[in-house]
Amino acid sequence: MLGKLIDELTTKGIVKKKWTKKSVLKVFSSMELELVAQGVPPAIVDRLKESVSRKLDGIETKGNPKEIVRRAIRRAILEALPPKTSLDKIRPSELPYKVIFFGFNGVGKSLSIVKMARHLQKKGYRVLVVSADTYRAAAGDQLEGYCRSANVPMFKGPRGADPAAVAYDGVSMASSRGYEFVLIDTAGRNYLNRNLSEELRKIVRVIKPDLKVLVLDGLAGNDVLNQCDSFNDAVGIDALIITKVDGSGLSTPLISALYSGKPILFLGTGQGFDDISIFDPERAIDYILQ
Ligand SMILES: Nc1nc2c(ncn2[C@@H]2O[C@H](COP(=O)(O)OP(=O)(O)OP(=O)(O)O)[C@@H](O)[C@H]2O)c(=O)[nH]1
Ligand SMILES: [Mg+2]
Repeated sequence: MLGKLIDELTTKGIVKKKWTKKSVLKVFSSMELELVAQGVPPAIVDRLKESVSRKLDGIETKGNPKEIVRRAIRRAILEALPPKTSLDKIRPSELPYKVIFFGFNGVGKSLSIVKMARHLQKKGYRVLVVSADTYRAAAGDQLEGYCRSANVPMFKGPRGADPAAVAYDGVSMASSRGYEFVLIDTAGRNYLNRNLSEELRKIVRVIKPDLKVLVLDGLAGNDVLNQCDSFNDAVGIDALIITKVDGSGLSTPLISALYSGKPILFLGTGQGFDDISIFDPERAIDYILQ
Protein backbone atom coordinates (compact mmCIF):
# COMPACT_ATOMS: atom_id res chain seq x y z
CA MET A 1 0.00 0.00 0.00
CA LEU A 2 2.97 2.33 0.46
CA GLY A 3 4.50 1.54 -2.95
CA LYS A 4 3.43 4.86 -4.46
CA LEU A 5 4.72 6.80 -1.45
CA ILE A 6 8.12 5.13 -1.91
CA ASP A 7 8.08 6.03 -5.63
CA GLU A 8 7.27 9.67 -4.91
CA LEU A 9 9.93 9.94 -2.22
CA THR A 10 12.55 8.62 -4.64
CA THR A 11 11.54 10.97 -7.44
CA LYS A 12 10.07 14.18 -5.98
CA GLY A 13 11.63 13.95 -2.52
CA ILE A 14 15.28 14.22 -3.58
CA VAL A 15 16.96 17.64 -3.78
CA LYS A 16 20.60 17.90 -4.88
CA LYS A 17 21.16 14.15 -4.53
CA LYS A 18 19.85 14.00 -0.99
CA TRP A 19 16.64 14.15 1.01
CA THR A 20 15.83 17.00 3.33
CA LYS A 21 13.26 17.00 6.08
CA LYS A 22 11.36 19.67 4.16
CA SER A 23 11.34 17.79 0.84
CA VAL A 24 10.11 14.59 2.55
CA LEU A 25 7.35 16.45 4.39
CA LYS A 26 6.29 18.00 1.10
CA VAL A 27 5.89 14.60 -0.53
CA PHE A 28 3.89 13.34 2.45
CA SER A 29 1.62 16.40 2.24
CA SER A 30 0.96 15.81 -1.45
CA MET A 31 0.17 12.12 -0.74
CA GLU A 32 -1.81 12.61 2.47
CA LEU A 33 -5.30 12.46 0.96
CA GLU A 34 -4.39 9.41 -1.09
CA LEU A 35 -2.97 7.56 1.91
CA VAL A 36 -6.04 8.37 3.99
CA ALA A 37 -8.29 7.26 1.13
CA GLN A 38 -6.40 3.96 1.10
CA GLY A 39 -7.30 3.54 4.76
CA VAL A 40 -4.23 4.79 6.60
CA PRO A 41 -5.67 6.82 9.51
CA PRO A 42 -4.51 10.49 9.53
CA ALA A 43 -2.87 10.04 12.94
CA ILE A 44 -0.69 7.27 11.50
CA VAL A 45 0.19 9.36 8.41
CA ASP A 46 1.37 12.05 10.85
CA ARG A 47 3.50 9.65 12.86
CA LEU A 48 5.03 8.13 9.72
CA LYS A 49 5.70 11.57 8.27
CA GLU A 50 7.53 12.77 11.38
CA SER A 51 9.60 9.65 11.81
CA VAL A 52 10.50 9.10 8.12
CA SER A 53 11.40 12.75 7.50
CA ARG A 54 13.74 12.68 10.51
CA LYS A 55 15.39 9.49 9.30
CA LEU A 56 15.90 10.66 5.71
CA ASP A 57 16.97 14.23 6.51
CA GLY A 58 20.41 14.86 5.00
CA ILE A 59 20.82 11.30 3.69
CA GLU A 60 22.51 11.04 0.28
CA THR A 61 20.94 8.96 -2.46
CA LYS A 62 24.06 6.90 -3.22
CA GLY A 63 23.31 3.29 -4.16
CA ASN A 64 19.70 2.30 -4.20
CA PRO A 65 17.42 5.20 -3.17
CA LYS A 66 14.28 3.08 -3.13
CA GLU A 67 15.91 0.70 -0.72
CA ILE A 68 17.00 3.59 1.52
CA VAL A 69 13.42 4.89 1.66
CA ARG A 70 12.02 1.44 2.24
CA ARG A 71 14.44 0.89 5.11
CA ALA A 72 13.52 4.25 6.69
CA ILE A 73 9.81 3.40 6.61
CA ARG A 74 10.46 -0.11 7.92
CA ARG A 75 12.43 1.29 10.87
CA ALA A 76 9.73 3.89 11.54
CA ILE A 77 7.06 1.17 11.80
CA LEU A 78 9.25 -1.21 13.82
CA GLU A 79 9.96 1.56 16.33
CA ALA A 80 6.22 2.02 16.87
CA LEU A 81 5.71 -1.64 17.80
CA PRO A 82 5.18 -2.74 21.40
CA PRO A 83 7.41 -5.52 22.78
CA LYS A 84 6.76 -8.73 20.89
CA THR A 85 4.12 -11.06 22.30
CA SER A 86 3.02 -13.73 19.93
CA LEU A 87 0.86 -16.65 20.88
CA ASP A 88 3.92 -18.87 20.95
CA LYS A 89 5.53 -16.70 23.67
CA ILE A 90 2.83 -17.35 26.28
CA ARG A 91 3.91 -19.62 29.11
CA PRO A 92 1.19 -20.40 31.66
CA SER A 93 2.56 -19.98 35.18
CA GLU A 94 -0.34 -20.00 37.62
CA LEU A 95 -2.89 -22.50 36.35
CA PRO A 96 -5.18 -22.18 34.60
CA TYR A 97 -3.96 -19.32 32.41
CA LYS A 98 -7.13 -17.32 31.75
CA VAL A 99 -7.68 -15.63 28.39
CA ILE A 100 -10.82 -13.64 27.67
CA PHE A 101 -11.91 -12.50 24.21
CA PHE A 102 -13.82 -9.36 23.30
CA GLY A 103 -14.97 -7.85 20.02
CA PHE A 104 -17.85 -6.55 17.98
CA ASN A 105 -20.48 -8.78 16.41
CA GLY A 106 -19.31 -11.26 13.84
CA VAL A 107 -15.63 -10.32 13.88
CA GLY A 108 -14.63 -13.95 14.36
CA LYS A 109 -14.24 -14.31 18.15
CA SER A 110 -15.66 -17.82 18.47
CA LEU A 111 -13.78 -19.29 15.53
CA SER A 112 -10.54 -17.61 16.65
CA ILE A 113 -10.93 -19.12 20.13
CA VAL A 114 -11.22 -22.59 18.68
CA LYS A 115 -8.23 -21.97 16.40
CA MET A 116 -6.18 -20.83 19.38
CA ALA A 117 -7.36 -23.80 21.47
CA ARG A 118 -6.22 -26.21 18.78
CA HIS A 119 -2.91 -24.47 18.35
CA LEU A 120 -2.27 -24.78 22.10
CA GLN A 121 -3.43 -28.40 22.14
CA LYS A 122 -0.91 -29.22 19.43
CA LYS A 123 1.78 -27.79 21.67
CA GLY A 124 0.70 -30.26 24.33
CA TYR A 125 -1.47 -28.04 26.54
CA ARG A 126 -4.85 -28.99 28.00
CA VAL A 127 -7.35 -26.31 27.00
CA LEU A 128 -10.95 -25.63 28.04
CA VAL A 129 -13.19 -23.26 26.06
CA VAL A 130 -15.97 -21.45 27.94
CA SER A 131 -18.98 -19.73 26.36
CA ALA A 132 -19.98 -16.69 28.42
CA ASP A 133 -22.22 -15.49 25.60
CA THR A 134 -25.49 -16.30 27.36
CA TYR A 135 -27.71 -13.92 25.37
CA ARG A 136 -28.24 -15.99 22.30
CA ALA A 137 -28.75 -19.72 22.62
CA ALA A 138 -27.38 -19.93 19.08
CA ALA A 139 -24.05 -18.45 20.16
CA GLY A 140 -23.36 -21.17 22.73
CA ASP A 141 -24.61 -23.83 20.31
CA GLN A 142 -22.36 -22.55 17.52
CA LEU A 143 -19.29 -22.59 19.76
CA GLU A 144 -20.27 -26.04 21.01
CA GLY A 145 -20.50 -27.24 17.39
CA TYR A 146 -17.10 -25.78 16.55
CA CYS A 147 -15.56 -27.35 19.65
CA ARG A 148 -17.07 -30.76 18.92
CA SER A 149 -15.77 -30.74 15.34
CA ALA A 150 -12.36 -29.50 16.44
CA ASN A 151 -12.15 -31.89 19.39
CA VAL A 152 -11.81 -29.19 22.02
CA PRO A 153 -13.49 -29.52 25.47
CA MET A 154 -16.12 -26.88 26.12
CA PHE A 155 -18.21 -25.52 28.99
CA LYS A 156 -21.34 -23.43 28.55
CA GLY A 157 -23.75 -21.92 31.04
CA PRO A 158 -27.54 -21.85 30.80
CA ARG A 159 -29.08 -19.28 28.47
CA GLY A 160 -29.81 -15.99 30.23
CA ALA A 161 -27.38 -16.70 33.09
CA ASP A 162 -25.05 -13.95 34.31
CA PRO A 163 -22.00 -14.10 31.99
CA ALA A 164 -19.64 -13.35 34.88
CA ALA A 165 -21.05 -16.27 36.89
CA VAL A 166 -20.72 -18.61 33.90
CA ALA A 167 -17.14 -17.48 33.30
CA TYR A 168 -16.39 -18.05 36.98
CA ASP A 169 -17.86 -21.56 36.88
CA GLY A 170 -15.86 -22.31 33.74
CA VAL A 171 -12.62 -21.19 35.38
CA SER A 172 -13.42 -23.29 38.49
CA MET A 173 -14.00 -26.32 36.30
CA ALA A 174 -10.73 -25.72 34.44
CA SER A 175 -8.95 -25.37 37.75
CA SER A 176 -10.37 -28.52 39.35
CA ARG A 177 -9.73 -30.63 36.25
CA GLY A 178 -6.18 -29.46 35.69
CA TYR A 179 -6.56 -27.51 32.44
CA GLU A 180 -3.61 -25.28 31.63
CA PHE A 181 -5.54 -22.76 29.55
CA VAL A 182 -9.11 -21.54 29.77
CA LEU A 183 -10.37 -19.47 26.83
CA ILE A 184 -13.54 -17.46 27.49
CA ASP A 185 -15.86 -16.25 24.72
CA THR A 186 -18.04 -13.18 25.35
CA ALA A 187 -21.07 -11.80 23.54
CA GLY A 188 -20.41 -9.59 20.51
CA ARG A 189 -22.10 -6.23 20.18
CA ASN A 190 -22.56 -3.75 17.38
CA TYR A 191 -21.42 -0.92 19.57
CA LEU A 192 -20.06 -0.63 23.06
CA ASN A 193 -22.76 0.92 25.25
CA ARG A 194 -22.50 1.70 28.92
CA ASN A 195 -24.33 -1.42 30.10
CA LEU A 196 -22.17 -3.70 28.04
CA SER A 197 -18.98 -2.00 29.22
CA GLU A 198 -20.17 -2.46 32.79
CA GLU A 199 -20.91 -6.12 32.15
CA LEU A 200 -17.50 -6.73 30.58
CA ARG A 201 -15.83 -4.97 33.49
CA LYS A 202 -17.74 -7.24 35.86
CA ILE A 203 -16.51 -10.41 34.10
CA VAL A 204 -12.97 -9.05 34.24
CA ARG A 205 -13.34 -8.21 37.95
CA VAL A 206 -14.70 -11.65 38.76
CA ILE A 207 -12.26 -13.86 36.85
CA LYS A 208 -9.14 -11.64 36.76
CA PRO A 209 -7.93 -12.78 33.33
CA ASP A 210 -4.22 -13.13 32.57
CA LEU A 211 -4.77 -11.89 29.03
CA LYS A 212 -7.54 -9.72 27.56
CA VAL A 213 -7.69 -10.14 23.81
CA LEU A 214 -9.57 -7.94 21.37
CA VAL A 215 -10.59 -9.68 18.15
CA LEU A 216 -10.70 -7.36 15.13
CA ASP A 217 -12.13 -8.00 11.69
CA GLY A 218 -9.43 -7.61 9.07
CA LEU A 219 -12.04 -6.26 6.68
CA ALA A 220 -13.00 -3.43 9.05
CA GLY A 221 -10.50 -1.02 7.52
CA ASN A 222 -9.57 2.01 9.52
CA ASP A 223 -12.24 1.43 12.15
CA VAL A 224 -9.67 -0.83 13.80
CA LEU A 225 -8.15 2.00 15.87
CA ASN A 226 -11.60 3.17 17.06
CA GLN A 227 -12.59 -0.33 18.13
CA CYS A 228 -9.30 -0.74 19.89
CA ASP A 229 -9.75 2.55 21.78
CA SER A 230 -13.30 1.84 22.87
CA PHE A 231 -12.54 -1.64 24.27
CA ASN A 232 -9.30 -0.39 25.77
CA ASP A 233 -11.19 2.36 27.61
CA ALA A 234 -13.80 -0.13 28.82
CA VAL A 235 -11.66 -3.04 30.02
CA GLY A 236 -8.01 -2.54 29.02
CA ILE A 237 -6.74 -4.70 26.16
CA ASP A 238 -3.47 -6.70 26.28
CA ALA A 239 -3.30 -8.12 22.76
CA LEU A 240 -5.08 -8.34 19.42
CA ILE A 241 -6.15 -11.00 16.94
CA ILE A 242 -6.83 -9.84 13.38
CA THR A 243 -9.20 -12.13 11.47
CA LYS A 244 -10.13 -12.62 7.81
CA VAL A 245 -6.77 -11.50 6.43
CA ASP A 246 -7.32 -14.12 3.72
CA GLY A 247 -9.77 -11.54 2.32
CA SER A 248 -8.77 -8.52 0.29
CA GLY A 249 -8.41 -5.92 3.03
CA LEU A 250 -5.13 -7.04 4.50
CA SER A 251 -2.85 -4.03 4.65
CA THR A 252 -5.35 -1.43 5.83
CA PRO A 253 -6.22 -2.97 9.20
CA LEU A 254 -2.70 -4.28 9.53
CA ILE A 255 -1.10 -0.85 9.55
CA SER A 256 -3.65 0.33 12.13
CA ALA A 257 -3.03 -2.74 14.25
CA LEU A 258 0.75 -2.21 14.06
CA TYR A 259 0.25 1.33 15.36
CA SER A 260 -2.29 0.39 18.04
CA GLY A 261 0.41 -0.10 20.65
CA LYS A 262 -0.86 -3.65 21.28
CA PRO A 263 0.90 -6.89 20.39
CA ILE A 264 -0.80 -9.11 17.81
CA LEU A 265 -1.18 -12.74 18.89
CA PHE A 266 -2.02 -14.19 15.49
CA LEU A 267 -3.84 -13.58 12.22
CA GLY A 268 -6.92 -15.52 11.11
CA THR A 269 -6.38 -16.68 7.55
CA GLY A 270 -9.53 -18.64 6.70
CA GLN A 271 -12.63 -20.42 7.93
CA GLY A 272 -10.90 -23.66 8.89
CA PHE A 273 -9.84 -24.44 12.47
CA ASP A 274 -6.19 -24.54 11.47
CA ASP A 275 -6.22 -21.30 9.44
CA ILE A 276 -4.02 -19.38 11.83
CA SER A 277 -0.78 -17.55 11.19
CA ILE A 278 1.46 -16.52 14.07
CA PHE A 279 2.11 -12.81 13.63
CA ASP A 280 5.42 -11.81 12.12
CA PRO A 281 5.95 -8.01 12.07
CA GLU A 282 8.66 -8.17 9.40
CA ARG A 283 6.36 -10.01 7.02
CA ALA A 284 3.47 -7.66 7.80
CA ILE A 285 5.68 -4.66 7.03
CA ASP A 286 6.85 -6.28 3.76
CA TYR A 287 3.22 -6.50 2.77
CA ILE A 288 2.50 -2.87 3.65
CA LEU A 289 5.58 -1.66 1.75
CA GLN A 290 4.41 -3.21 -1.51
N1 LIG B 1 -12.45 -16.05 5.76
C1 LIG B 1 -12.42 -16.00 7.09
N2 LIG B 1 -13.57 -16.05 7.78
C2 LIG B 1 -13.50 -16.00 9.13
C3 LIG B 1 -12.27 -15.87 9.82
N3 LIG B 1 -12.55 -15.82 11.14
C4 LIG B 1 -13.90 -15.92 11.25
N4 LIG B 1 -14.49 -16.02 10.04
C5 LIG B 1 -15.92 -16.15 9.72
O1 LIG B 1 -16.62 -15.03 10.24
C6 LIG B 1 -17.93 -15.42 10.65
C7 LIG B 1 -18.16 -15.01 12.10
O2 LIG B 1 -17.28 -15.78 12.92
P1 LIG B 1 -17.61 -16.03 14.46
O3 LIG B 1 -16.45 -16.73 15.04
O4 LIG B 1 -18.94 -16.62 14.62
O5 LIG B 1 -17.67 -14.50 14.96
P2 LIG B 1 -18.06 -13.97 16.41
O6 LIG B 1 -17.26 -12.74 16.64
O7 LIG B 1 -17.96 -15.04 17.42
O8 LIG B 1 -19.59 -13.58 16.17
P3 LIG B 1 -20.71 -13.23 17.29
O9 LIG B 1 -20.56 -14.20 18.40
O10 LIG B 1 -21.99 -13.34 16.54
O11 LIG B 1 -20.42 -11.81 17.70
C8 LIG B 1 -18.01 -16.93 10.44
O12 LIG B 1 -18.65 -17.17 9.22
C9 LIG B 1 -16.54 -17.36 10.38
O13 LIG B 1 -16.36 -18.51 9.60
C10 LIG B 1 -11.05 -15.80 9.04
O14 LIG B 1 -9.92 -15.68 9.55
N5 LIG B 1 -11.19 -15.88 7.69
MG1 LIG C 1 -19.40 -15.81 18.76
